[in-house]
Amino acid sequence: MDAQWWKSAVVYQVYPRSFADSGGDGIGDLAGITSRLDHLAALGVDVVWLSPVYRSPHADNGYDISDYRDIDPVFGTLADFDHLIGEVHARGMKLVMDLVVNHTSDEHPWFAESRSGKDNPKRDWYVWRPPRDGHELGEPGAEPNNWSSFFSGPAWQADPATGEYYLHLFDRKQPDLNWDNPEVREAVYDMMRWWLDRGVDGFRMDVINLIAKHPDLPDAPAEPGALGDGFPYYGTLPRVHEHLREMRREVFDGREGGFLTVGEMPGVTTQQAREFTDPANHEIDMVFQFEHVSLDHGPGGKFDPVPLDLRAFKASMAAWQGELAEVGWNSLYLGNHDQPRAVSRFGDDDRWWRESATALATVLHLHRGTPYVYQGEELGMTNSPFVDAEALRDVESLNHLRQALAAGQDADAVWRGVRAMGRDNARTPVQWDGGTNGGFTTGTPWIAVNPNSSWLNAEAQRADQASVFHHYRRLIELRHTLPVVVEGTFRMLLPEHPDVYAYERVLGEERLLVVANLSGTEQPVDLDLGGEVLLANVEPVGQVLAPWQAVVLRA
Ligand code: ISL
Repeated sequence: MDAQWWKSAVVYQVYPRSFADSGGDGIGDLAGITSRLDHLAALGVDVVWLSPVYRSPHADNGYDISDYRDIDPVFGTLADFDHLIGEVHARGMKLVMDLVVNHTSDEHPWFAESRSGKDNPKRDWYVWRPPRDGHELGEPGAEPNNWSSFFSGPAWQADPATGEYYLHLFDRKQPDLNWDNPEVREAVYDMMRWWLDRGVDGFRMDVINLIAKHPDLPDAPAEPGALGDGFPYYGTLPRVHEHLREMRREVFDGREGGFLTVGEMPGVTTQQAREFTDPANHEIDMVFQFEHVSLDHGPGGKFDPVPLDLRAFKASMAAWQGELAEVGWNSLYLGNHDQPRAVSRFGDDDRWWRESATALATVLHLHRGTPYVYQGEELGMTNSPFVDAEALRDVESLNHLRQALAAGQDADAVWRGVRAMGRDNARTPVQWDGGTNGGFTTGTPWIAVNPNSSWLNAEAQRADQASVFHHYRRLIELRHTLPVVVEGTFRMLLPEHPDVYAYERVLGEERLLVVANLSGTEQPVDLDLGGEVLLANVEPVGQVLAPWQAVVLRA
């Protein structure tokens, strides 16, 4: 198999909890996924990426793992997993697992041992530090440094049993592993080999650029008594490259088969991404970067959204296309289980719902890189009309609500931020049909199904050639059939246009032109749109683009 087979592949992300429930307990499961594989085959995707299905107390929906070598009972059994992987392979697709090894659950036996005593052999598997000099454990400000956690509050948890703190960049139920310890690394590699032996085809590596920490764990710049952003001391330190090279050697070298490795890397720069994905460096195939999904974050962060400036978005995308053109490879995404729904965030999920969902997809998919489709995105699923905090489930949103309100922030503004940006928007169940609970479960869903499932669902769209689903199917087909989509050069056109997204792809004699109006008003364009139309979400194609019209031309 071509070592870089993933260049022409499209990946589909499954968030198992919300995909399909076979058992009636209201939570999606492996048998549910297996029962819906024909939907993915019809879409034409090449790879299924499964968000975590390992044993977990589910403080962060499975991103807190208590046993890396078992399936959580809410999702099924190892036998169900083996059956799923067989069915995926039988349809010519591959299966990639989520690898969450920056941290474990605090209920993992490794952590139970580590916290049991300072002399325990696994003490050093995690990051333990005494209270700050002159402070008592648990006192305000006694944390070993001032880093904030991604999920609000300090990144340290006091543990009275041994009188020390442990580091948790995410929730306190997600203690960080100590990657300086070679035993930790070997335990991770051994576990990865175990899954590859079971037939999995690669890994999506959760926050993998955060695994190396500065040995001194210094305070971040901040006002006295305030929390600071420790990112400079744990984000993309040089040792991450060493660890990834070692992992590649220990886990993948000498193995037969075509694998995919993608590193999720908050805060990564174009130059760093190029180094991680340069095949000569033997690290990983591609990274998930965050620049383009951070441009609508306001001064208060992700829960303080501001309108997106399309020019800035295009400049960011063009920079990534340019920097990873000769060396390295991009992954392409607009949504995942941590982001609001793309059509609600970047499109118009009301008047121009179908047009904007398909326009955004067209723009994204025909860049150079490997596109990722997040479950339900191929149906144009929208943000959910949550009415209050009772309707939410996500630890990040709930922690933020609690802390922001305790800090005296305006309650309406805080709620608006969570409504628009909260991760639960992407986690409502997949809408399979117009029946009860959108066909997701016969029981009570763990989070409410979006009421628009009555008309927005897979069954309706499979029967409608003009649907969002069929548009995604055609985009995927274009990638599979036109080498210019995979290998062609990229050039952004009209970079200063505030509403139109246009670019060309060239390979030899073949030239593709992709032009989309990302606004609700007609737009005349100063480009020749006279070529052969390969795909359009709105007909007819003329020199004036209709609202949210997107066209792909052979020029
Ligand atoms: O969504 C975020 C919070 O604003 C991101 O910072 C997110 O936490 C970050 O992208 C890391 O995400 C990954 O690791 C987390 C997990 O909660 C996310 O679901 C996962 O994708 C911790 O394992």
